[in-house]
Amino acid sequence: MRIGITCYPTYGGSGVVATELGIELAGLGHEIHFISYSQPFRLSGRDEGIFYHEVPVSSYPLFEFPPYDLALASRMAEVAEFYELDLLHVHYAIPHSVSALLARQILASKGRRLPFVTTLHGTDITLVGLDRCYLPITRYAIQESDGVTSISDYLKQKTVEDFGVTREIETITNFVNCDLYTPLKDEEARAQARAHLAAPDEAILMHLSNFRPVKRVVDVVKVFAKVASQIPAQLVLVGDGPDRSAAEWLAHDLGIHGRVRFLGKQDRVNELLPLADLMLMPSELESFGLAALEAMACKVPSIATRVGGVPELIDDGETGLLYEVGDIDGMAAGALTLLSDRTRLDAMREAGRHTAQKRFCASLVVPHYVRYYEKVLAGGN
Ligand code: GMT
Repeated sequence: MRIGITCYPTYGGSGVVATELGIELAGLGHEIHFISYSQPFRLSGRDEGIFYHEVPVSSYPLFEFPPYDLALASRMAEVAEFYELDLLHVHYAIPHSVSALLARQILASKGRRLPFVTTLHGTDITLVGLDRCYLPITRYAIQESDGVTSISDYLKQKTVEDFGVTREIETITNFVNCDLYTPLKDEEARAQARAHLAAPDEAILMHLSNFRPVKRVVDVVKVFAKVASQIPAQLVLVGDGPDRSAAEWLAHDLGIHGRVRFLGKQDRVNELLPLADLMLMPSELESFGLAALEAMACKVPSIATRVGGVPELIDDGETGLLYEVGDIDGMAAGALTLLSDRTRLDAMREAGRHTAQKRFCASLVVPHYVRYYEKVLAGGN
């Protein structure tokens, strides 16, 4: 198949999923065309079977807000025509599904069919999409998509309840490349790599996100402060975003900044995750929690919140520990319990890897997308 993929190309879970999906599909022999305003950050630019088409957005003094969604629709239609795409797959409904709808109409006016699949990721439904300025058009574009997938049952349910969407939605969960996201087998190599982040007797707690308010990065620091008051430990934060500075200030105010490292945006998180003992994900809401899955695949259990689709991923007590949002004491106590009980921690590490392999490996989930495309192309949706 020739598939056009549109996503937010910068750091963020939906862009990561879209890019990893494109890479996996290209690996299966499909021809993938990314259409976006910049090259998705996990692409090297030289990936076999993958092409990138930039969307130029020209400015004009009259435009206070340059219309990216229109430029995107034009580019989608051009790329679909020139490269004879079979379908478009857009990630994050706003505005990508609306642009795809327009591109489909442009192609239809030329007698060509261009179906599109919309994948719902999270705040496109739970936050931004519910904003009255976007709700009618988002609902319309979802309803009119040729196929709609959701990354968790929770998000599917929310879309039906909050948007009144009546069309069928298929849950296709997020996935991880279990060969790339894997524990470091060589203990010596792991110890050497950990030495860059912590002393040998220190536990490493990690956080990975885009530091938006929904991630509650300040809670990460608060939980860590409690843990670090009891045992030797380092906190490693990967990513960047609006709440980074608040977290940095808090680490200073609590006098723990010497034990907190902000690494900023990192491309190869698969090399960092296996170095951690625990992942902290105290989010206000997660429709899935991709960071926790990537950690699980590397045998790193998460201390997380019982929100959204997280319980579909983490089995509380088995592959991680779940708490109410803002339960700093609970999360810190949970982390300390695991870090002081090696047998339990090891059992959880093994169970997490097992779950990632049995349910969320790219080799299992990506064929589900392929079958779904085939169904859409056959007009069966
Ligand atoms: O909805 C968002 O916040 C955007 C999106 C992103 O680009 O970071 O995150 C969502 O999609 C991820 C990938 O499918 C999920 O793992 C995240 O749980 C989800 N975020 C939220 O629901 C807050």
